[in-house]
Amino acid sequence: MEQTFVMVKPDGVQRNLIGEIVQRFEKKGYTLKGAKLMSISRELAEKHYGEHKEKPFFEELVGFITSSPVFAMVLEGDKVVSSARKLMGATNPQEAAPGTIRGDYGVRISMNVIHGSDSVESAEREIALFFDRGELTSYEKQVSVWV
Ligand code: 3AN
Repeated sequence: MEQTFVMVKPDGVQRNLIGEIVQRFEKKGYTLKGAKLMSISRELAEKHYGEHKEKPFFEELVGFITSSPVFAMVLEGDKVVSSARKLMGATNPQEAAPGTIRGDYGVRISMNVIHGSDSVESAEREIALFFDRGELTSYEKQVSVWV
């Protein structure tokens, strides 16, 4: 079963959107395997956003993600990586469709409420960066037939 890494960014946490966002993934049918409210160190932020190191917005990105706590999650389900990205909507909230998380709550591209892994490989890397094995649960939902 596929897993993905999803994180409510500092703007989402500060705007009290954690519950709303977790609920969207739960209602869709995905299984929450691990979750925590945490502060991100500069070192972790630079590793997480390593692929953007040369981008002009890198400092802004790292500065923002380390500015205040985030809510990190591991979700599991069939094709959850691409499906979670669809629920999140386009990177730029101004282009994200209404009904998506960024379309409904995001205002600016640099503060776009939520992060989600963009591939199965990224998901594995990001889950390992943010969670120790012992922090992830292993259980089966009785209704797993739905996802
Ligand atoms: P996504 O998060 O949708 O995978 P990426 O990987 O292209 O998008 O970008 C990572 C993060 O960098 C985005 N979530 C967004 O917050 C930020 N970002 C992307 N493009 C810009 C930009 N032009 N200006 C400021 N921040 C940006």
